[in-house]
Amino acid sequence: MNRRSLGARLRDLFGSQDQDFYEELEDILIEGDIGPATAAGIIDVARAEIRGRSSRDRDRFFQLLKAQLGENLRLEPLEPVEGSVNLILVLGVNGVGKTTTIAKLAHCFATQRHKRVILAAADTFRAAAIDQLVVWGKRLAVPVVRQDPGSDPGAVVFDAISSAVANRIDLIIADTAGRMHNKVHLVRELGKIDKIASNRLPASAYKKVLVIDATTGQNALRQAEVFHEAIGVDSIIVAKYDSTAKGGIVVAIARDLGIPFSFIGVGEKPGDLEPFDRDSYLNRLLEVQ
Ligand SMILES: Nc1nc2c(ncn2[C@@H]2O[C@H](COP(=O)(O)OP(=O)(O)O)[C@@H](O)[C@H]2O)c(=O)[nH]1
Ligand SMILES: [Mg+2]
Repeated sequence: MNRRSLGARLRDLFGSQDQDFYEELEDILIEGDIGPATAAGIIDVARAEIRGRSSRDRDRFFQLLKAQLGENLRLEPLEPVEGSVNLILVLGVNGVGKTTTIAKLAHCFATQRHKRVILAAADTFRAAAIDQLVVWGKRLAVPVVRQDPGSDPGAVVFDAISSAVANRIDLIIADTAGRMHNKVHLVRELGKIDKIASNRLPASAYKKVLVIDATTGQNALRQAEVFHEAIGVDSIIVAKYDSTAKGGIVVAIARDLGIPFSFIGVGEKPGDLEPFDRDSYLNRLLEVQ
């Protein structure tokens, strides 16, 4: 496994007089996790561009590369609608950064944007998950709706919505268990929450948001496929983009699933969340690291 960044490897390739330029290019792109279709498209563009030129124009190639990589990338902010309780249901497998991302979202909407926010501890499977959310709630001065470990996650979300309606809350951010490994489990576990939320909230005020870990490459694409098929994902947040030279998987997910991206996590602190910006994402993906 080559741990150097996509950008660094591509720059080296341009600096060399490699006879196997296109094979090398293909390897680098595939190992960059951007997906075979996008890689093939880039190679076609590179061939057309480079043919007939006496020297390879690296800057021009990087411009074309950026355009190709960003072609299918849809960006959509997570914007709570006015005049309704909103729910962001946060999905994702264990360890991707879900709970930290919830803290970041709470900081963004409650602290920075002065919305009335509560958290819902609907990962009831692990007592530690509830405790972790309660700690964040205290730190951020955001109330947490919780029940005992092992209780029904649907009931936690039901309670949170009732409490939000009664207290004129703008936004509920709900944690969910990340232990499901296949679609049957996902539908069973999340289907009930989904039904409760859909019944009680207008579609525009209810978003299912998947957190993926930028460091995991192809696994993130598989997770997105499974969650999307199971309950439909409205938006993706990429966590841990600070700690990886990878992140090309975003391009593959955008192309294969067409799900929009909303935020990008760049650290462990509540302030380390940025709106997903096409240029800064692509520049970071292609920069030398
Ligand atoms: N560097 C970095 N670490 C992160 C980021 N988001 C989460 N983490 C870390 O990843 C680990 C797992 O996070 P957690 O939120 O508990 O994941 P969960 O199991 O999905 O709820 C923790 O050590 C977090 O501090 C991020 O954007 N950057
Ligand atoms: Mg968690």
